[in-house]
Amino acid sequence: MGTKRALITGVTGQDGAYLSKLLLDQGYEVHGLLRRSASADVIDARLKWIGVAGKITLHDGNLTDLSGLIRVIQEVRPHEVYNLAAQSFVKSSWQQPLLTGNVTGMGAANMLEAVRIAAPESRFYQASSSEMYGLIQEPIQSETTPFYPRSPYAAAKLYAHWMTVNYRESFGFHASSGILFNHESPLRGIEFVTRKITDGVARIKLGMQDKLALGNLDATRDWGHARDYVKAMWLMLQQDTPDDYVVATGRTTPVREFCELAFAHVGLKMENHVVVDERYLRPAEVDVLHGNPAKAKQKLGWVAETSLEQLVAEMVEADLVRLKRQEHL
Ligand code: NAP
Ligand code: G4F
Repeated sequence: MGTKRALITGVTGQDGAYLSKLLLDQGYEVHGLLRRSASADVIDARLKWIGVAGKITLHDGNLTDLSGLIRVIQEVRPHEVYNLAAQSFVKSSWQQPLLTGNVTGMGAANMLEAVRIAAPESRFYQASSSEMYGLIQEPIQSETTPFYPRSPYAAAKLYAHWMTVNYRESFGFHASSGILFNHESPLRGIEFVTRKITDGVARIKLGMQDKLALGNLDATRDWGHARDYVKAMWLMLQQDTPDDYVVATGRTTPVREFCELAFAHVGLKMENHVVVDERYLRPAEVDVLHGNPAKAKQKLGWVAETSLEQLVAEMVEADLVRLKRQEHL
């Protein structure tokens, strides 16, 4: 086979940037779906940060627009399709449940249909989520743990997940679903708790603010690094047989402890700066997520390479640099 072509939806997001870099480094021709924005100056900020802007062919399109998706797939003729696009912020999904359903749920069905119509031989990756475990049914979650979604986002992801399984079983698609636990990086959106903390810590250290308002400090998450997790996505599509995999570190940590680590990294104490603000609490909470990545290790040879301490340090340092340079992301 000549050069492999990959199409990434959600290419401007955190994972889209890391996956683009991984695929370009491996010699792929990378194409990305770009949702139209009036703010053209910021759309490829993450791709610039990671050094791949200009090396990717961007195609106008939206996950809610099936005919546009078909056209893009006809044009690109991808060997691999990574469906990463979503309304991905859980808290917003209560404010915008129908949009979240349309984009995060139906959008995946649109992608599966576009592939079925225009490139049925493509290998397909669906960005499923540990959020689907919600009110956890087992203390440590694996591929066989029953789902119990706790947000409109999780319900939408569950629909997308089962549609991916169904297209595999109905049409013989090479379609795999990665049930990824939380993964973070300096490219994480500012509204997610880890980045909100590391940005806040950097601002406090630089004297730009004194307080950081957070919500539920007792929630615990299995946090890894996005750079490691996109490797698992790619590995899934290199297997002879498609399947579903949990991707996690196997370690879970409360928000409070993440916060302590971030403040300690710059020699500060969180209790002097963090205040709890009810506005950041959720109508229904996912109290704890803790993944078992044994299948990914055994079948893909994948393990998380970055420790939580390394992740926190990298994120705080990146935010310090960014704020000193007055860069925005
Ligand atoms: P992210 O940073 O929020 O990126 C989301 C991407 O989706 C952005 O490129 C966004 O484009 C795009 N998008 C949103 N609505 C769209 C639409 N209607 N049409 C086309 N594109 C649209 O998310 P991420 O953290 O990289 O996560 C990637 C995927 O993995 C998401 O599906 C997320 O739900 C899922 N996931 C993430 C995690 C995690 O911990 N990060 C864990 C499990 C699953 P704009 O740049 O234009 O907004
Ligand atoms: O960082 P979060 O907003 O991420 P959440 O809700 O776990 O979702 C992320 O991970 C999922 C995988 O499990 C993805 F599917 C999803 O797309 C997204 O990437 O919140 C993490 C926890 C929550 O329990 C939240 O209540 O942190 C708690 N939290 C406490 N204070 C806060 C805050 N979350 C945010 N965003 N902001 C706070 O001030």
